[in-house]
Amino acid sequence: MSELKKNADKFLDDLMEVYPAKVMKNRKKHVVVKEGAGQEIAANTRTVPGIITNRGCCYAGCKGVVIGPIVDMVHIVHGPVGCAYYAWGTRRNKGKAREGGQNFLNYCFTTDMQESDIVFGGEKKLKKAIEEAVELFQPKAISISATCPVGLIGDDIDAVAREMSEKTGVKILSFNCEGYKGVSQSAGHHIANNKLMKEVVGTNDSPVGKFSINLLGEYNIGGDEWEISRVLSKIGYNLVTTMTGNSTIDEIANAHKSDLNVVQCHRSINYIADMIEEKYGLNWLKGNFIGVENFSKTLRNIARYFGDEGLIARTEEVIAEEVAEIKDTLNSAKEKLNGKTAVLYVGGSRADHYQGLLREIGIETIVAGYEFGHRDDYEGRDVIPYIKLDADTRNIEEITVEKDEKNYSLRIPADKVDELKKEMPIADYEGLMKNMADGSLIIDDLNHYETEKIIEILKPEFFGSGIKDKYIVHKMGTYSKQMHSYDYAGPYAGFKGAANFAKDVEAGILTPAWSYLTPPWNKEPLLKGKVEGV
Ligand code: CFM
Ligand code: HCA
Repeated sequence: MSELKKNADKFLDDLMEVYPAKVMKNRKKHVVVKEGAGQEIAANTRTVPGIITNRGCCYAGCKGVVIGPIVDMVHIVHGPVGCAYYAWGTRRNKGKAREGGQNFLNYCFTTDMQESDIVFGGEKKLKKAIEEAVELFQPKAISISATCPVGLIGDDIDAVAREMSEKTGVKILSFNCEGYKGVSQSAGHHIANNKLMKEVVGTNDSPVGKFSINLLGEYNIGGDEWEISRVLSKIGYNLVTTMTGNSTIDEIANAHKSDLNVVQCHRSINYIADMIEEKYGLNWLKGNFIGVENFSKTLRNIARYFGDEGLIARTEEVIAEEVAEIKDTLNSAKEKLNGKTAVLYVGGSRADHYQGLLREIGIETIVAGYEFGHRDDYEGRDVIPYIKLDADTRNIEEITVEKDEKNYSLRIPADKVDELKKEMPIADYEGLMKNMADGSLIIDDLNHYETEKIIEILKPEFFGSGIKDKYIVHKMGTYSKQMHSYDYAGPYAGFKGAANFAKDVEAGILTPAWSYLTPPWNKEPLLKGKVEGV
């Protein structure tokens, strides 16, 4: 780490030396060497054409991530079978049917668009697919997700959804999430959030129990949500819905009745968190379910939010009980892994979420970055608590309530915001940079060339990323773990998940397999050169 700190400028020069001037200028804005606070980074911009990025598309963010995990909907992909398979077969969002309910997660539904559909239009085929799905499965609801060609030929999936919904009586949600929209998966999250908010949340007014919460931005990859909800119900919470891991359409529809939203992945669900806050007055609290310290802190914050003495005491009991079970596993991993280093390059939240857990097993993250995080995911964001109009019971003075013709608005004096946050433990969203050590490197939209360079120069023992670079990294003799799918493992969230992660990473790093591999730069001279005139 200190080496990197001392030689940061040299390292960056080496990293970028092959780039033409224009590309270098662009990429430099996406790289920050951490130093103190208040640094800025360029993010959520278009990838330089020609560079091999790990990013996915709008459709992946909408269908693959946010909509796909809802268990009792038939998710029809209107497009080529490859797109359908990509956002299904590679996703490890697990789910179970509720009693008497359905679960379609094991099915991959698609219209399998062909050339003739592109030429003559695909709406008829889509209607037929919906008819078949209703006939065969009688689902509670159906989603239609558009892929690139649908937008290009102009199929009106909204009209098809309306028509077929009237005809079949089944709720049908259409998502215009053509892959090419925006610069990454991120646009797809937003499209999914808007529709869920407009058409689903608020449509089920079933009563919910005491201490009710929603988990937002948790997708039950490898069973994470099951481990988190196990602990939450042990403490005494009533989980109304998760968005959207292992969720049903009716549960999501009931979300507005909860007392609090706890947000795990801010990037993918902040829109719903904000919209529910505005529309229904539910505060949201940023949590982190990964790692013992982070998870414990999140549980304590939730209990403080409710302010119930019994809940606060029970939280401590459960934490003590759960930690006792796993601490030996973590300590033993730490003994063996202490001093090792990691590079984390994942989507829009996990590069932050996993740093605490890695530290708990002795591994320091020296480089981290997001594929498509926005600036707030790096730099943090002030979360101003929403104050219900009965806020006076919370001991805050000088809140002025103003009324124009139709609306009330609340003005909180700047110097009261901190006090307010203390009263209502609404954790600010701190972002990735804050918890990283000075001298560490933050890189946005890391590409394959930079990945190889980083491994060659910094030689980390752990590279946490995805399928697109995993095997390149392995061939370089470095352990790489897929932090999207967890390879074939998990859960990694919560207490038991932390122990699973510790065991897997210990085995992955310490396997003698790496010693049988010679990295390319030790084997053969690498061709080096500059591209002129670009
Ligand atoms: Fe949120 Fe996710 Fe992620 Fe994400 Fe993703 Fe994902 Fe990810 Mo892959 S919603 S930002 S768009 S935590 S699919 S479950 S693993 S890139 S870090
Ligand atoms: C996506 C989905 C993805 C891909 C993972 C990977 C996932 O956004 O396209 O590149 O390994 O988690 O499944 O992020």
